[in-house]
Amino acid sequence: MKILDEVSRTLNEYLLLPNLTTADCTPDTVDLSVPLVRHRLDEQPAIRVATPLTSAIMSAVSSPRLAIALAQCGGLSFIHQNQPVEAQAAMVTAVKRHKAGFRFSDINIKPSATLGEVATLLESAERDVAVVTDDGSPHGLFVGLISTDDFHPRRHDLGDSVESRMRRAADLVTAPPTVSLSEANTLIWDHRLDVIPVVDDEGLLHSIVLRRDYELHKQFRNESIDTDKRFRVGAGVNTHDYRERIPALVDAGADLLCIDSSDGYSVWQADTLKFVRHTYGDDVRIGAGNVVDGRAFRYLADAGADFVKVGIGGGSICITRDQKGIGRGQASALIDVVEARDAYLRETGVYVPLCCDGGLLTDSHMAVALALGADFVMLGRYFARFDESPAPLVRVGGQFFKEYWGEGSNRARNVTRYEHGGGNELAFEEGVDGYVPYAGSLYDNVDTTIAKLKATMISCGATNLPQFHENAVLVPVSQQSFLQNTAEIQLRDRPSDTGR
Ligand code: RVP
Repeated sequence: MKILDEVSRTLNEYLLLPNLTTADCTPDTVDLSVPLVRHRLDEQPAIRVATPLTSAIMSAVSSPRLAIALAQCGGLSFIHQNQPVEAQAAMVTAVKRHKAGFRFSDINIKPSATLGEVATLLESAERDVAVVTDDGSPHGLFVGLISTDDFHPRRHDLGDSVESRMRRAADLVTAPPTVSLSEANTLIWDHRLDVIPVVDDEGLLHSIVLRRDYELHKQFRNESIDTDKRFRVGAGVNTHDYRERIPALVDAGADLLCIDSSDGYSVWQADTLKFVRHTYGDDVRIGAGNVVDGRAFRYLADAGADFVKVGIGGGSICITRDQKGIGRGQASALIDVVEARDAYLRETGVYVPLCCDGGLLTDSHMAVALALGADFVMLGRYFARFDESPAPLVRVGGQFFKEYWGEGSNRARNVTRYEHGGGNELAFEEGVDGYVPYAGSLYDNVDTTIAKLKATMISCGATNLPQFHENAVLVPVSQQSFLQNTAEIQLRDRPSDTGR
């Protein structure tokens, strides 16, 4: 038995001291981009993103819709692995079908359908135009377009066919799959179109570009995209069915994999990493974890992990520390693992990025995690609160909440993440099932978080994350200042006596 001298500390227990802010430190010059995978310092990493935020490998969090929104904002989602291989691969495909600015056509109808059917389809999807293909599928033979301007419920018989009112393909402007987004936009403006179908040589529908998508795309200058301009997406895997799951995810186009386990310091993770290296060399990128100390980092880095995820028991819905007595304060874990990461770099010349996962409840926690040396953060609760998360929105006592449950809860029953040996049943829960306050759109919230992270870095005199790692000065807060801070927050939040 060995007892460490240190006290296990959380992110909440540190504050940053300002450094000199120089004239070149402005929001426009701060670069939040980070490598996601191992690389030599003199080489470009194979995957780099503009925003150091990733969404947790959880069924309540990372859906295709959230993955697309986060990729548009420059981050990356990891689609959860607590589902059959085919279902997870289909979610990855759903993201990869989206090219930045190009839209997978999801509102399609057959020419033989009725005007009543298309009216219902458009209303339920809150869209103005449907694409007509011979079989009503997203990649069928392109036959025409039908919009809410092409018929009127009182003027036309809703029993008539779509074919009777649609605008026919021969009369429409289309573009070939080689079209660039700016060429498509020129066509949209030259021909005063709202939508341009992208159609291949055989007349099959490829995708569409909507006028408003192009405008939206212009707002997203930092999208996470691959060399084909498709959105990047990650996927969780486990150490049980990886021989089937990994090939399916690779075929579906997943950009980055991550072994999803509450405790990553195991031979099973090394075996999974070995399988990837043996089968794909460096073509497939995979992170491992979770770990809380330098020994475990070193084990996974030596086994070939592309990044290592740090954090056990800190998740907002996690009760592992209560149930098993295992875990470590997130700040202490990071400090230890960062030291091992830097030693590994000095020894091998290879930089292995670190992901800080779990318990990041505020933007300031993210700032402290990055200052302590994390390259990027993984967030569950944060993303679960947004419109784009797959969790149901509920109203309780006049307030809106999103449901949020842990992968170790009975609701998720993620046995491959929380295996306790032997069975395929959860022997006991390690997560809870609850609610988080609904917070609106991902786009607005991520914008605010980015603005705050940049503001922190500016105060600390850093214009990029390596500088922030190097120069950040942190100080532990005393119990006394902790109590004072809590009291101030309570005072601030108390409703005014005068009702103003
Ligand atoms: P948080 O952002 O604090 O909600 O934490 C999310 C993280 O919590 C996940 O990325 C995962 O590591 C961990 N988790 C997920 N489920 C559970 C559980 O049921 N205990 N924990």
